[in-house]
Amino acid sequence: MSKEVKNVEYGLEKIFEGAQDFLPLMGTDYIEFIVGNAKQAAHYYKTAFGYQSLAYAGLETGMKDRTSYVLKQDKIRIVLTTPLTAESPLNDHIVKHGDGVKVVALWVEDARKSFEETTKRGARVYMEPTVETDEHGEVVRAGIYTYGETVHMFVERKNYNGVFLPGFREWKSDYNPAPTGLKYVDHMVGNVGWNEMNTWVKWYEEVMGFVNFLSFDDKQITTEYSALMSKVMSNGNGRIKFPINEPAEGKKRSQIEEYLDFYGGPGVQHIAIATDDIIKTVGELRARGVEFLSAPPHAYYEAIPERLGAHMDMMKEDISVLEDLAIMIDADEEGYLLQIFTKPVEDRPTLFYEIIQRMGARGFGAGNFKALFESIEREQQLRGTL
Ligand code: TYF
Ligand code: FE
Repeated sequence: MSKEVKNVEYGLEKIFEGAQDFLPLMGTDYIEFIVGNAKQAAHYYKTAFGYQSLAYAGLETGMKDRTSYVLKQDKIRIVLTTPLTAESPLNDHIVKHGDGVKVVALWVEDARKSFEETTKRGARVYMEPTVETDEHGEVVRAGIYTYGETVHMFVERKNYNGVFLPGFREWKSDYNPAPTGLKYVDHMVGNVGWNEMNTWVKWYEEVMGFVNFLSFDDKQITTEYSALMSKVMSNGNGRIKFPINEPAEGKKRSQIEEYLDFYGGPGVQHIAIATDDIIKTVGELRARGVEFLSAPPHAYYEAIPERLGAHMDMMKEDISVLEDLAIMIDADEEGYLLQIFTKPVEDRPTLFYEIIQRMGARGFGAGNFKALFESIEREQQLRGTL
């Protein structure tokens, strides 16, 4: 019997038992990157990934020390920020980490309460609750530190109808490449240091009220050369999912160690973005110059019918098309998923993207880990960092 499986998007109801209700989260509000040249980064994200111009802040809007470009595609908002002067502390972030994610902002009903609930449970303060206003209303934001120098900002925008935040003006551009089908942030992964994973798992449980709903140990996540461990943290409604990785001992340097060395410590490793037509999205991204990891060997694709078993008859996609595009497939009890990983999107081997299409499955592609890590190791080999 074939059961109809559909792409899943979670509602606001509680789906993960054990998660606490003191910090209701409605979704990812924005992701802010600190970069060396925001103008060029914005061009890359528009051209290659199909983001649309949304908002701008810089010298023209009275901002003296930095410029930020805000881009949007469906529910995803990214902010690209660069310092304008040598005195700006943003420079230190770039010197230390290269281009990378500074802020993972979470959309909340009440930013003050989010700040109080998390700081009283031990969160380190990044920004006290702050009200910003303009002719479109007010936004309240507050921030706490998570791993490394990464920050969670709570954003309350229920009394705001401007284009992004006060201080930004609408950015109308004559250059508008078409979207590529990216829909929302599915999960964001953090790499932390040796033996630090459980500390951060506990932090997300205690400070944020999250639950650990999946774990992968170094026996599952291992290749001939390297290993890592990973635990997936989720808020109660499943809209926010943060896997946390730590390196494990292997014969050679694992990708997590490589990341920690080049990022200069813990940080965001990958951002997984959902699409509901991965074949179309990946075809489009490839045509626009996005570089993906190499495909697993042909034997991986030959083994798919056996590996997917009963899920095979739900699969709508043609395996040879997936192989041509290097897309991987995995299944769990609830359905299957399709996923692919880009190469790092900056010169340091740090942040990369995952494109994911969930056809009922809630997992993270554990059946693909070995093939994926072998592809990553082929890249490490070329860099001489394995
Ligand atoms: O988010 C995940 O868990 C999957 C698999 O270094 C993964 O996308 C896990 C660790 C890693 C790269 C990908
Ligand atoms: Fe992932």
